[in-house]
Amino acid sequence: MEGIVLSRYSSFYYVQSDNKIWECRLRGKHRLKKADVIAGDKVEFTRVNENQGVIENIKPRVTELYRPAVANVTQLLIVMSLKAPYPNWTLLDRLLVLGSYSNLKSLIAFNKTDIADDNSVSLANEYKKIGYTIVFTSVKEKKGIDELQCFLNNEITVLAGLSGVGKSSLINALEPELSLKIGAVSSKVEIGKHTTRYVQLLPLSGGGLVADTPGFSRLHLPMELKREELRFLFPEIERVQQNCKFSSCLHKQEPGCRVRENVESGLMPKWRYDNYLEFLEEIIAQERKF
Ligand SMILES: Nc1nc2c(ncn2[C@@H]2O[C@H](COP(=O)(O)OP(=O)(O)OP(=O)(O)O)[C@@H](O)[C@H]2O)c(=O)[nH]1
Ligand SMILES: [Mg+2]
Ligand SMILES: [Zn+2]
Repeated sequence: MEGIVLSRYSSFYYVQSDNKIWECRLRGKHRLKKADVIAGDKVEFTRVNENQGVIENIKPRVTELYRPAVANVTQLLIVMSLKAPYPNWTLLDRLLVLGSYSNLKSLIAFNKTDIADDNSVSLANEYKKIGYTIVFTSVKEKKGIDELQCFLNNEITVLAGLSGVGKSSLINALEPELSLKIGAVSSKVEIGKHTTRYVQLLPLSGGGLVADTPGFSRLHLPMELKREELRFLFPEIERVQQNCKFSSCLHKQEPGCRVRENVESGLMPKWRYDNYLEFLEEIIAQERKF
């Protein structure tokens, strides 16, 4: 039989097949290791009884993310809260680079509009101008939830973002029967409490699956990403760079650089450019290690 791994608990894997969830173990001690199977994997299994089975094989992955670790997703939903905690723009840009590098559609939900200040909203809107799909949501005021729902139908979507931004809350708003655990945000430092502990794929009643994941604040760029590839992963750079004097322009200090001109004239947000430079230096430092 064939199915998709929704989650793992200890040495049990919960595999969905024919609208039923099977509790499976891995075949043999040596053929498959625990770490070989992650949420989202499509597997072949043999049934042992009405509810249990043994995983025999993993099918090749179409997409694979290392953080959050999940296979075969079609879409990345980045969740940032506009306040408590404030958006981490560098993490957002890292996730957008990762999504685009992994050939995933990316979608940004800016949550907690009920407590947002105008400045964060206007920064968030810059991402729309760049060309990203953004949705403003408030779980508290039930705003933007239907709009978000439309993007999730028939997709396999993974959520990513800081702890406490409201990832589990958004999934609960979409599918109230799931009743995922929600954590408070510590009021002094506005840091989430890492309520969600593992990656879990959840079936949506409108079709499709959504992966709730633990929050994180650090993300390294893909190891294989080369310095000359990064500029294609920033849409507002990619669109204009054919106007740079040199086709090899990395948009650092080269003369006749259209990208730098756009930053100076305010056409490209300064923080996006700063993040581009930061990522570029990181990649160059990484390349030197090999
Ligand atoms: N004001 C406001 N609070 C919200 C909103 N959405 C979620 N929260 C609150 O934010 C806190 C964190 O929510 P969670 O859903 O646990 O956040 P999470 O992203 O799943 O966090 P981790 O599982 O730790 O990664 C909870 O206290 C929620 O009630 C919102 O739209 N507005
Ligand atoms: Mg959570
Ligand atoms: Zn340039």
